[in-house]
Amino acid sequence: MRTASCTAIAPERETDRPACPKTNSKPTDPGQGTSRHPLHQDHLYFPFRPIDRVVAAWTAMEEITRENGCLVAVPGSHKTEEIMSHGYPDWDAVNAAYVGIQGVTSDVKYVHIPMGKGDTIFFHSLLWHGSGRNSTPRYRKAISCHFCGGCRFIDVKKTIQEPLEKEIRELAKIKFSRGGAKMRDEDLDGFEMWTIWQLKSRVVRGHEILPIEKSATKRPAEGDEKLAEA
Ligand SMILES: O=C(O)CCC(=O)C(=O)O
Ligand SMILES: [Fe+2]
Repeated sequence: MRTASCTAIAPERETDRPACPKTNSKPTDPGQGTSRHPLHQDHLYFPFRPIDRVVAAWTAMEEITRENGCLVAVPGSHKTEEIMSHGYPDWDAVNAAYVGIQGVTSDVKYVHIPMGKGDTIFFHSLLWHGSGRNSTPRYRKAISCHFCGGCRFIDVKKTIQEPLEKEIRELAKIKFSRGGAKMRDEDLDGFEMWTIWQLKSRVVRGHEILPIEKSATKRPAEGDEKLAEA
């Protein structure tokens, strides 16, 4: 895993919650192309709504060029206004949970985004973007943070995000299993995309409306206004 992640969410109007900043240190490529990040939409990973209240801030901590794997993006792609279906790319080697938009053809019109040290770009969480191979012998350093003003958590079950939640649970089972003590599904009760993000994000304005004690017993659903106001 190459990022230590953090995001902020605002679960109600007076609460603005940014995801904690994450360092996007892209390692040098071992030769299999695994330093590439397939075209994806960040919102696939986000169990909160509304989508159009979420913005990414991505800052280069050094000069970032095509050589060390700058960002690429498809201009205007966020206007599809929906989360696309994602899956693992058809590459020789992939990174766990680094999925890409399915059905993207090779003639997709993306642009490279070289950046100078300290440059920051802001982008919509539905924008199709990714990054290229780092063919230098050094890490490529950037930092990013997502911010959501006035969002609330949702349970992603029965949405296009459900397969990713399942994948994350499978990865957690492997990660947390110790020796002969294998984790079972029931050991992961309460380990859901929204509870993970509740822990990973911080309220920066307003107040917390879904305290952690509650999250273990109550699941929010889209349209669950009562919970959002609780
Ligand atoms: O760091 C990269 O190369 C890609 C990062 C990315 O997709 C993101 O921060 O949303
Ligand atoms: Fe991304």
